[in-house]
Amino acid sequence: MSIFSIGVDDLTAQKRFEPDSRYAKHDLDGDGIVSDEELRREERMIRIENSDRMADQQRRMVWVSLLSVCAGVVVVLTPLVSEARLNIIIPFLQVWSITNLGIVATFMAASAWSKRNGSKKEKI
Ligand SMILES: [Ca+2]
Repeated sequence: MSIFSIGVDDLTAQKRFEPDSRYAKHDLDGDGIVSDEELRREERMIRIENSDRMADQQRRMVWVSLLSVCAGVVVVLTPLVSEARLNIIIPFLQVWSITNLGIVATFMAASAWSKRNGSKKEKI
């Protein structure tokens, strides 16, 4: 065995990506090798993006809850609802308001709790 062929087997045994592989984008420094560190960094970025999207979604849901309660109260106060139907609508609106404001309160409590826990982790 020639000394020039030593290590060639290791080089040729290295895995490569097909030209349009979706994993090729994980090679962040462009050296042609996707290292474990690059994969970890990509995984962390994906987790951060997902949690950001989830927070946006929760914020939207809370806004819809809050605005639907306000809209419900405003609609009941307008002449659109006759006095005869108020006896039916008001109990429904009470339950609607309590459940939706419960969603808002839960969201605010959860964000305050997570903010407090997040700031504790940063100090460590
Ligand atoms: Ca790389």
